[in-house]
This record gives sequence, structure tokens and C-alpha cells, in this order.
Amino acid sequence: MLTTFSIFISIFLIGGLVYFIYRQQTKETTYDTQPERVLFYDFTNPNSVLSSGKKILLLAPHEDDEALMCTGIISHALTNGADIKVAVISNGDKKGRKAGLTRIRETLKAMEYLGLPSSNIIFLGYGDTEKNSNSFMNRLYNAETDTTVVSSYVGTQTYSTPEAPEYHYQKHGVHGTYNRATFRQDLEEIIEECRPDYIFVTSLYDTHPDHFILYKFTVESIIHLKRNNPEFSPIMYEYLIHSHDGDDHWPARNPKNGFLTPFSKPNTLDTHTLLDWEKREIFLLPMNMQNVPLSKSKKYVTISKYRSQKPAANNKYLYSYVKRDEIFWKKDFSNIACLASVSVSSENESTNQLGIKAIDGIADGYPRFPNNEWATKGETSGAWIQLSWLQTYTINKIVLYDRPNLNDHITSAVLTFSDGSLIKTGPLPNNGSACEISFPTKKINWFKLTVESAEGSNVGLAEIEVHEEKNNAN
Ligand SMILES: [Ca+2]
Ligand SMILES: [Ca+2]
Repeated sequence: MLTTFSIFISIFLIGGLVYFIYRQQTKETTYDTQPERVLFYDFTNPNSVLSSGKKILLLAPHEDDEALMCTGIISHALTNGADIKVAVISNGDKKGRKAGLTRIRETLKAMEYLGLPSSNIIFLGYGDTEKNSNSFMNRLYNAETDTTVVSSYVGTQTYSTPEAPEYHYQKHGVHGTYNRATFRQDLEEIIEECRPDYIFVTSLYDTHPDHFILYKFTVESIIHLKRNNPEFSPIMYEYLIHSHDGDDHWPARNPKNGFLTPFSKPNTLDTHTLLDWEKREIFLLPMNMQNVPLSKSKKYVTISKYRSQKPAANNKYLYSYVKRDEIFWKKDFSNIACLASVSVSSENESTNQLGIKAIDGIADGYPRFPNNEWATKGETSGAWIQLSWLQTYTINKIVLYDRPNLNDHITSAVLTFSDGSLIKTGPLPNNGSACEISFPTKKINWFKLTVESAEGSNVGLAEIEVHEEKNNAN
């Protein structure tokens, strides 16, 4: 009798403990700290992202990425009458052509289930090789512009299924050769044809080279298009698929039979990226995907369509992207720095750390992305960079990003403007985070930043942004 009683008490206590842990977890994942940012997305507001009439281009490196972080985005866009196009870059064919064709058909099926017509899906038909520096996109990015990049799995030309021919074939009547120039042309043509208000693309801080290189190609293309047409100012949302935590750890696996929880912060976000968790943009899934048990969510069913990717494998890895929200980091291309010509006191040509890298749209540098920053040749105080435009702009904000390495550090600088005015600025954040300098409007056609004091041996800047008053009313 005593034994039975003990067992009963034990079960009661364990049950209570499990319930307590569950409640604590639920508590930790509420939005109480930032309700205003969630509520901001009233998609019926015509000024809101994803609302009626807005044009959206969603770029996915491989078949399934579009669903993993953007099923809710696609669904919101369709419900609210936004014009959304999904462009899938590679055929995900590292297991060969047949596997690639299967993956294309899986995307078509999954998107059909969500209600996205196949005419809104673009396959670019590029290769997929390794998930390391030999990744197809990484090789393409670093190749000479017209050097053919061979995918040992499928050859040297774009291809797709007969029912959904790849973009290059549809547009030009021939398959595109796998080289940098063809890819850039395809990507830019797609962006030009869509004229998107919003572009969704995988993050610069995704660990898969295909993913972060797609980010770089996209920024490069947007800036090239903007130089030809300065009015082109899309807003970009970057999304993370593979974090530095590793796929075994992030996204956190969902509790069995549980309800949906939000994405948690990757443990490595602060140490391995310049993404600020507090600045993420939270898009809640549509209510009909959210307020149901996990396996009944339409997002779960969408992901189940990618059968060749074995969504239940690795402890239900792919299903772990079914969360209550989808998260992004926003980047605005309205700043006019990229329209300027650049001159510098010196630049490190041997490492490709040129003055123009301060206006390439990527605010990072050594050690992660050394080719995206400006570094001088052994200069400290006295180093300078000047941006000049062919026309006058009315500006009221400049944002400076120090080289992110902690050795080289601009501790004071002076900005001189073409209207004769000057602004002195104190130490820039040494880790390369943004230093915003706002001021009453100035009409200028050039300004020069001169370093007054610095630490290190090769100062420089990861990036400069220059904001016009009309885009920066606050
Ligand atoms: Ca840069
Ligand atoms: Ca620094």
C-alpha cells in the first residue's frame, strides 16, 4: 500500500514539475517585451509591408529555403493582395540532375498548396555543390566574370523541368552558361522586371556559402541598378536559415505535440554576426497557421511537401522552422552613398580593401568579410576619404561604420562639407556597429572625412551611409 502511495505521489510531483517547466518555457517565449513591433504589421494598412499592391521578390538559394523562413510571408502577401514572386537560385542538385528536378517539383507543389501560382515562381537553374568554400555560388562569386564554373554534378548550363523552364531559357531562348556574368545578368533582369518594393534574401551571416553569397550578389545587383536609376530604393529583409549555432541546435526543436513558439535568439548571434537581435523584424504567422497544434499548422504541411529533404530527419530539423513567427533584419537602400565617386588618401590594393568598398552596401569587414571594407595603407591620423556627387543633395544624416576589427579604431574625425561647414565626431564604435550623425539639413555635393586620431595601424571604414532629408524625416 505504502509503495503504491509513493508511486502515486512521485507521479504527481513529476507531473507538476513537467507542467512547471512547460509554463516557464511558455513564459519565456511571449512577446511581452516588444508588443509594439509585432502589432506594427497591420497588413490591411496600405503603407505596410506585404499589403495590397506592394511588390515583393523572395530570393531562395535552394528549393525549401523559401518555405523554411517565408511561408508566413508568402501567405500574408497572397491574402492581402501583394504581388509576390519567388525566385529559386539553384536546383539543389548536389545529388544530380534527377534530384534537382525532383526538388523543383517539390517547390511547385508546396507553393501550390499555399496558393501561389506557378507563374509567380522563377527557377534560375544554377548548380548546387558543397556546403563549404567549394559551394557553387561561392565559386561563381569569386570567378572571373566570364569564366565557366563547372558543377561536376550537372554540367555547365542552367536547366529546369519542361513544365517550369528556367529563367534564362524563357527569356533568351537558350540555356545560360554557368558564369558570373550570366548569373548577374539573370538576377538583375529579374529584379528589374519585378521592381520590388521589398526583397527577401538569405542573410550575410548565414553559414552556408550559397546563402551569404546570394546576399552579396543581391546587394551588388541592387547597387548597380540604383546607380543606373537612383530612384530605385528597395527595402531588403535578410533571413537566417543556418546559424553559427549549427543546425543541430538552431532553430530549437519543437516540443512534441506542442503549440507554436517564437524563434529564439541563436547563442552565437552576438559573437559571430553584426545582427542585433533586438532589431529583428517579427512577422507573426497568419492566425490560421499559428493557433493550432504544430502538425496541423499550414506551415508544417507546406514543409512536408519537400519530401526529398526528409523534413523529419535529424530530430525533425526542417520542421523546427515552424514557429509562431518569422524573423528578418531590415536594410534600406535609400541612402545615396553608392551614387558618389570616392577618393581616398590611400587604399590597400593588394587585399582589395579599396575606397569604393566603403560604399558597397555591406557594413562589415575583416575578419569576416575583408573584401567589403576600406583599409588604408598603414595610415592613422590624417587618413581621409571623400565622397563626391554630380548633383547637390539635401542631407541630414551620415552613418559611419568603423573597421570591425578591434585593433584599428578611429577615435576622432572631422567631416568637412562642400557648403563650408564641418562636424567633429568622437570615437566610432570600435566593433563596427553604426555611428549615426544627424544634423540640420545641408545642401552639399561632396564631403570629406579626415581622421584626427586613431588606434591601430591601418584605419579605414567598413561602410558610409548618406541619408537625404526626404527619406529621413525623423
Ligand atoms: Ca562596405
Ligand atoms: Ca575597429
